[in-house]
Amino acid sequence: MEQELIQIFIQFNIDTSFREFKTFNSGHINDTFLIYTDSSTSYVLQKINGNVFKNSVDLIQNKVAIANHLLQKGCKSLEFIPTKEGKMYIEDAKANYWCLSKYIENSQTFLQVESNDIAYQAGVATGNFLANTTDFNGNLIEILPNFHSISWRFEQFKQSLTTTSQIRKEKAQEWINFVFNHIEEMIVLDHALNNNEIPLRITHNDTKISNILFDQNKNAICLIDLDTVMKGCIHFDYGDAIRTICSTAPEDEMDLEKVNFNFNYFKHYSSGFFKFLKGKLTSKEIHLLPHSPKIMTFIMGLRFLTDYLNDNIYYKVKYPNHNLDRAINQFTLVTKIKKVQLEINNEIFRSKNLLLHR
Ligand code: GN1
Ligand code: MG
Repeated sequence: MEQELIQIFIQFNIDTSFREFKTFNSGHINDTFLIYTDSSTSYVLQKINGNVFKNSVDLIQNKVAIANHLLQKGCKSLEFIPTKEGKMYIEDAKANYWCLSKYIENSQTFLQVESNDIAYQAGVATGNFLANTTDFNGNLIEILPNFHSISWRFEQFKQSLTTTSQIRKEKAQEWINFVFNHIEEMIVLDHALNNNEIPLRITHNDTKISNILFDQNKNAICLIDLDTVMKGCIHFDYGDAIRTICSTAPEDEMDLEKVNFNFNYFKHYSSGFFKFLKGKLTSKEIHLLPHSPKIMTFIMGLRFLTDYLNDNIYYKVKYPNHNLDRAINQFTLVTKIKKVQLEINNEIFRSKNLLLHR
């Protein structure tokens, strides 16, 4: 492994040598490594999963463009390094694509939120990203079409039911039923998008807590993992962030008693997020916001369940039922979110005048 990483690393335009590496384990798709060098600067080297991303070059171009846009505006973001040939990626002998960025020193990530302040800071990071990408007028390629489309994910799920094994179906039956019983109420966002009732903006599309970088004082620095930056609605980023930020357990926790929704974190996250969206939202956008935490949590459960039924072809898994456990966890969280839906509605509508576009 080390030899392979060295071979890739030396092709980038860096005037220092590779010392050692560490593997980051939290991503479900790509392989990411921290490279220590002989200088005080370390780097993040990433191999894009060509199985998931058929257009890795476009993906890398997207992330470099967005990161550069943010940096030019004086915002913090990732700094990508070109190769010695001036390209932003390396293609290896197996047609895998690699990219390199500077490691932001003294940064940290969290797998779970541990205080109201961190929840608030996470809101600041995601709100800031949305607010500062609205004026991006470069070209963004749609990397994974229909990524957060629930109707498309539902079609994929139904397709998996026709090809999965009987045994998998039996094991997952309760949760397959859960999907059919809930799909109707989860489709509202899709309808609004399809009818052009809400605007498209530039969204990150993977705002889970581990994709937010913090400094040593636990202040947010920026969003990382820009792989899925595409056009989308704010509900994607708001709801998906709340999915992990307000859950009291990791997304694959099997002890369901531990899976709860932390309403205080929700309030703090929202106040950080809303700070950047004052006077920027339409009334339809605000109206749909309270639905997004349950919808985005449901869509992740649906995708995990579909991948379980497909025999784990998409996400990395640590054991055969890992995706089923993830799905059960997410659907349990959906139920917990629904229990406080009224409180969520009230909290958001309290901010309505602040957010409404004038
Ligand atoms: C995947 O690879 P990673 O961990 O950044 C997935 C996200 C899911 C997430 C669930 C391209 O993200 O959509 O929310 O797992 N990314 C892709 O943890 O499918
Ligand atoms: Mg991601």
